Amino acid sequence: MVLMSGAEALVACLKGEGVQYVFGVSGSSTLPILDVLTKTPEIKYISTRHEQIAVYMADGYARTSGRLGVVLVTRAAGAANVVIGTITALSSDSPVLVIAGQAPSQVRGRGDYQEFDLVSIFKPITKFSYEVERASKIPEVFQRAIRIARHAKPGPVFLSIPSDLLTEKAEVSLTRPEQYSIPFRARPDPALVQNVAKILVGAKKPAIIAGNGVVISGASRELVEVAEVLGAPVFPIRYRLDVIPTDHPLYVREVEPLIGSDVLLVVGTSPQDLGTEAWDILSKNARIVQIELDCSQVASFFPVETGIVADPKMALAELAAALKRLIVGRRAKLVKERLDRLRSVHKEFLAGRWPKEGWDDIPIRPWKLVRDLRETLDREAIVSHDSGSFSSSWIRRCFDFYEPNTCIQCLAGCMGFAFPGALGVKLARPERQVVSIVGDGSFMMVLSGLNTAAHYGIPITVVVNNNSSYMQIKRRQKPPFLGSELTNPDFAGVARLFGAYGERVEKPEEIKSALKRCLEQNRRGVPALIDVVTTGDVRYSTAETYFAGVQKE
Ligand SMILES: Cc1ncc(C[n+]2csc(CCOP(=O)(O)OP(=O)(O)O)c2C)c(N)n1
Ligand SMILES: [Mg+2]
Repeated sequence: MVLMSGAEALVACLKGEGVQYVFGVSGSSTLPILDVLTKTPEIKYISTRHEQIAVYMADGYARTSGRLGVVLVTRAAGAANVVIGTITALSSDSPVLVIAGQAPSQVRGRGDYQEFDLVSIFKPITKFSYEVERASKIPEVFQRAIRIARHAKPGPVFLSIPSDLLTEKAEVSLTRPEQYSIPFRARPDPALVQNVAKILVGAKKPAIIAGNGVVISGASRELVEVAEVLGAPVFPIRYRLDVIPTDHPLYVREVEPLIGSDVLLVVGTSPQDLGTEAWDILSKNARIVQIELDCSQVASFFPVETGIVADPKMALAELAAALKRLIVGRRAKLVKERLDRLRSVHKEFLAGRWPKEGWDDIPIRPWKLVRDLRETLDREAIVSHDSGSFSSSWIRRCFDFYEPNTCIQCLAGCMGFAFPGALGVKLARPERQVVSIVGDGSFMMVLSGLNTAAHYGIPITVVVNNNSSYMQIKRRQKPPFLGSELTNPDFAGVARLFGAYGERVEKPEEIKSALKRCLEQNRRGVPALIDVVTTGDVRYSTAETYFAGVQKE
């Protein structure tokens, strides 16, 4: 037992956990924590200009570092500003700890100034939401929160700490992480693996739907193996585009090739992420087998033939071995036929992937921007992208991700994640190129992140796809597109005012050279931005709309 203040105990816990960064906005209710952090050189405090940016940074950092993302905000106002980011972390299975101040315990429950029931606000959007009652309990509650945040399926947790507990002295006992937080990989039941293998082997047209859990458990290679052994296409759910390399011939970007599948293997996800419309098309006559770490997600949306609650990496490795044993003779011939068919579907996709025209047009077409970005960036560059039509359509169709965890996306569909998320990613992976591709609408929501990037010298490049529109919404509207046509400032000029490097690009031939100059600035430690002026014409809003228009002509 050691005698220390609540704030000292909390920071000792963070230090013990190996926390490198705390992201936040200060407030009087958390000041004692900041005082202790001042004397703790192992932990760097990153002061952001909005709590939303802090939580998005912590999330991006957590997703790519394998460590805990930590957010520190003040009571009520500060805590309320992290709600959207906490929802994002929950949807992305990201281990983020949000610590918020609270009214002093003596007045709790009386409706004090800025006294709200934060635990209730955060309960439905975290895995654990708790208010500490005594300073001496801080380590115990912290440890419980960490266990829940990091293990089984990771996710955000929330702690509220009444301000008086931070200065109160108490006898606390501190333990090492390996004593309270035990990493594990849940092995699959061999009999269930055998069952799933038999069902898959009996399928005429099997297909795989894969999600976030695959990337989290590092199971991309095993997934490729299962797909190849089985001769099945892999469809990434929603925004987890990097479940396997996108140039793999079994990777499919649309649900159409999956229609008519008689067995669906759903892995590392739950099909509700697919959206009901797509799911209705697929599941009508299909038998479903599912591999998921979180038992509450298995069969949560539909009845399954067999469900395996296990780590996807282990389960897929064992499944591949079981399939290899079963697929021989006539079955192997069927698999080969399926593989040949899928390879020709892939070739067909590649042949029609890109528009045939518009490459030199002004305003710049979205596909020109996507292609020039891919051709200029390193293969292993980490790219974050946002909500919006550019992301959900042109990037999904035309951008290639060659390695798992190089595609960073807000899996909850919240605008504004990509830029701050990328700042957090860069702190976790300083050796990588980190680029954030954002819509003008999404970027404007978190513009003050430029200050954080410049102040701390976090050298990422932001590419603004500036179509002066909320295109994702505008494309569903009729003129005059109420609320969806935007007037923007000169984003490059704004970046320069904040102390970053900025360029505006209006001509298609300037994209690559501008991006190279930005990346050069990044190498010198300077964050950079290119404002790419692209078309706001709804005919080019999505690949689907564009190609449907071309067919009509
Ligand atoms: C926080 C938030 N508010 C509103 C929406 C609804 N919404 C989805 S996409 C979108 C427009 C995005 O505009 P932009 O970032 O410029 O991308 P674009 O569609 O133009 O490519 C809106 C308003 C959302 N997803 N998140
Ligand atoms: Mg836009």
